[in-house]
Amino acid sequence: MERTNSKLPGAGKLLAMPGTTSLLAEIAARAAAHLDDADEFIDRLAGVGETALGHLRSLYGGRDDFAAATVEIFDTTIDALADRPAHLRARDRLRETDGAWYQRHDLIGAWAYLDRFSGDLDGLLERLPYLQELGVGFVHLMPIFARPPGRNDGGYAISDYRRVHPPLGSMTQLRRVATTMHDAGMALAVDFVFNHTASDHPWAQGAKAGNRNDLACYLTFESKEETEAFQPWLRAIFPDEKPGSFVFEPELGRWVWSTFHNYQWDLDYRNPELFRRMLEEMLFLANVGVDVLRLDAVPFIWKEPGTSCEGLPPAHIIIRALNALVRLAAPAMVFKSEAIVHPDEVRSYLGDDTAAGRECELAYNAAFMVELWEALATGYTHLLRRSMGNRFAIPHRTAWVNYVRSHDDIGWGFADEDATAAGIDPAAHRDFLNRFYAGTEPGSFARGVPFQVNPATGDARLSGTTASLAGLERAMLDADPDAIDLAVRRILLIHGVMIGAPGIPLLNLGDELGTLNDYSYLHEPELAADSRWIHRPAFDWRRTARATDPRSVEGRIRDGIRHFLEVRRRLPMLSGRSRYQPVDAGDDHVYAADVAGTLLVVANFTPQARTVEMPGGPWIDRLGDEPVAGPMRLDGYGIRWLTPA
Ligand code: OTU
Repeated sequence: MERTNSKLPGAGKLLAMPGTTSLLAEIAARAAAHLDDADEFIDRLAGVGETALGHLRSLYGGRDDFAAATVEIFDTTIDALADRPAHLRARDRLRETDGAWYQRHDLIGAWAYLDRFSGDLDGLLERLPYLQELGVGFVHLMPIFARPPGRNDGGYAISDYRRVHPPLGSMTQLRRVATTMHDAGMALAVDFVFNHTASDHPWAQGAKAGNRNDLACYLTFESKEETEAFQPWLRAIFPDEKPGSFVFEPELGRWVWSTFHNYQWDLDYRNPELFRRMLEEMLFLANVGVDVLRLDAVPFIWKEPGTSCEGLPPAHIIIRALNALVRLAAPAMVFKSEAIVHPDEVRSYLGDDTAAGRECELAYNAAFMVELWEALATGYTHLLRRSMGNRFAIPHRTAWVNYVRSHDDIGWGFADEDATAAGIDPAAHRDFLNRFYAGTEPGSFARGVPFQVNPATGDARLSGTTASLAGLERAMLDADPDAIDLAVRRILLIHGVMIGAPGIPLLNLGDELGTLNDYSYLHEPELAADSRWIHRPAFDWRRTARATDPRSVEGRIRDGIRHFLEVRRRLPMLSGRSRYQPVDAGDDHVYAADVAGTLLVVANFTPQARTVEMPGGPWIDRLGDEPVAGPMRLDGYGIRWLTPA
């Protein structure tokens, strides 16, 4: 639509505000000219306009074209709001008054690869009852968008953000899925891979065809020498594939920054037009009905010579700017950050409590996950206790996403300083954990496989399903009923501690049935080099039938996890807002944590029964539904959730 700069009546409110910059006044006028009912936009602009503008100024303020670029960025939000369906605008209004919906204690999440869980989007609709029966109200679909044929990192190389990968369905079906889920009281999360696109995305194709605007979307270099200003400081993410972070593209005749795989080209956010284009894709997905965008690989989106190019201040400002702009056009949508880095860095993507500090509302609690596995391997809880004591607290409007297993490898991302303070040598301990979970350490119960072993740095990570890492696979191979029992208890223990913590518990669908490693990826040429496929098996629906027998392995695990979830729904202190503080159980094999002063989680990380005496009481154990006072017994790998009697 033609835009005017005329100052129309609808913009009066903003224009009348003292201190309103002329840029914001112009944006308000443009909204008034373009939107049938601009009041809502202008109200929101009065709230977050300055914030968004401030962030954009700090990113792009030095440019001659700053004002024009900014107006175009805000125009993108106006256009998106004009396109936003009425039912989603209603959802916006609801969530503007109930801002903390994602902090609700009874919100339970789950994730799956659609093809492997339900075949496609229509299949997902058929499986919704299964999710509802588990109590799941938040579903994260792993990448579902168009991707290149052949190798595509499980869809983390996106060819088109506006097209669903055809075997999975269509955008029309995705809209229907979103609406059906909303009607059922559920929220939909999808991945937003925004550090890179696939090398066959239309912008990449445009760049190859000589389009300068498209080329300017990517970080490319004329010569290898230019890349040397960066290369020595960079971490190799997938060292199995290539030594550095750059790839020569004959079709461009240039070096392209590719942090991950060669076919994933890093985007250049120094270019405000690229920022605008990505905002447009983001708002397109918001208008499909997406509630949560998982921002993939957030640390990497801004690069500076001579730095690690991870977690630089402008990366945070980009996310803050995007968040403020989403508040204008689609405030029902929030961000979930995916950063698998030092725990303090992980937390930094949750921003702070100031108006300008709103960044991601949700973040994966990677240290919690890693330390649960660490405690299972060692039988000691001091690292978990110290780390959660130091690092669980987050800004008020945010929440952790807690989990025991993601679709990625496990990198042993505890803080070195926590380990050292706990008397642990961090590097040696990571080696130990890799050996332990690869099953090569004497006494190990696990069957995992190494991922991206880097002989140059000694770094290594690990793949495997929850059940195989917790000992179920080995125990079944040995046909050892006692070992099977212990493995089931381990699986339940880490779920019990995870579900008993503030934030959204995120289940890996299949874990509730004790799904084992799947070695078939080794026979698929496109997957064989990436051991993460071992823990992304097809969901085995036959196991759900076996789970109806409460004595079966599947039944024990599923009933146990379901029990944690059911009890959790009666415990409002597990809201994402709550304070979480580990407490000393007087026994280093036992982990205890206080939730908001009203719930005490006590968990035994050894196979032997233990007795501890916790200060306070008497209590009711909400899991066993029994009174507890004085010295309390914990079975091997036993867990209690205690509330005051
Ligand atoms: C993410 O993971 C995804 O979760 C992976 O599945 C993708 O392959 C990758 O991005 C590329 O899109 O290194 O080993 O700190 O650690 O983004 C997994 C962030 C990864 C990175 C993380 C990355």
